[in-house]
Amino acid sequence: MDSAVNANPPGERPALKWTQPVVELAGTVYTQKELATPPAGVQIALAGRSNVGKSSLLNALAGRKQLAKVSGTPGKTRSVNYYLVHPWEILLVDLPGYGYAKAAQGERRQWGGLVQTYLSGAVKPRALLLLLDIRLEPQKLDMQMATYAASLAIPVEPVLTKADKVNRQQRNRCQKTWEGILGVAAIVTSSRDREGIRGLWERIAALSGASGTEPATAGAP
Ligand SMILES: Nc1nc2c(ncn2[C@@H]2O[C@H](COP(=O)(O)OP(=O)(O)O)[C@@H](O)[C@H]2O)c(=O)[nH]1
Ligand SMILES: [Mg+2]
Repeated sequence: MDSAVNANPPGERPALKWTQPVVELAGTVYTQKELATPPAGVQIALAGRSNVGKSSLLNALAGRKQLAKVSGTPGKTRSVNYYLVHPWEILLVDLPGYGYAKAAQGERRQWGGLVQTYLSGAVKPRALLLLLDIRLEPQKLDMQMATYAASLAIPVEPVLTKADKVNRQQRNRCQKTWEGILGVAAIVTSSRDREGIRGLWERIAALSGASGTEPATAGAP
C-alpha cells in the first residue's frame, strides 16, 4: 500500500494552534417577556455575586478593556447580556449579579425573575459558570444558585476570581472547598494577571462542543 495516501498516520497529528476567540455584544434584555424568546444555539451562562469580577472576567476573556462595564458601584446591572463568540458561534450569557446588599426589594424580584426565566427556559445553557471570589468562604447565595442550577440539570462549573489577591495556601483551600461542594475542579482566574483565562476558554470550548483549537497552518508563528 502506498503510504502517501495515509495523510495523517497515528502519532503524527498536526500541531494544534490556539486562536483567541473574538467576542461581541449581541444583545441585552431587561424583561422576562423578552427572555421568553431567547436566541437559539449553544449557550454558556455566567453568574455570580455582584462585584465578584464578572465584567472584568468577560473583558479578560475577550481581550478587550471595555466590552463589559466594570463597575465601581455594584448592583447596577439588571439585564441579561448575550455575547457572541467567533468563530465557535456560541453565546456567553451574562446573568445579572446577585447579592447586592443595598438592592431594593423590587430590584431583587426583577433579578430573580430574569435568572429564573432564563435558566428554566426553552434554551438551556450547556453549563453555568459560577463565579466565586477566591477570598471568600462559600456564601449562602452562591450555594442557592448552584443548587437551583443543579435542580434544572444544568452543570455548574466553579470559576474562582481575583486569584492575584490571595496566597498559595488560601487559593488551595478555596479550590478544595468548592471541589468538595460541587464535585468539579474549580478553575482559578485573575482578570488582572490574565491567569487561567486561556484555560477557561478551553473549558468553555469543551463544554460547548467547540474544539477551541485549529490545525496549525504551515509557516504559522
Ligand atoms: N485584583 C483584582 N481585582 C479585580 C479582579 N477582577 C475584578 N476586580 C475588581 O473587582 C471590582 C468588581 O469588578 P467587576 O468586574 O465590575 O465585577 P462584577 O460586578 O461582578 O461585574 C472592580 O473594582 C474590579 O477592578 C481581579 O482579577 N483582580
Ligand atoms: Mg458587572
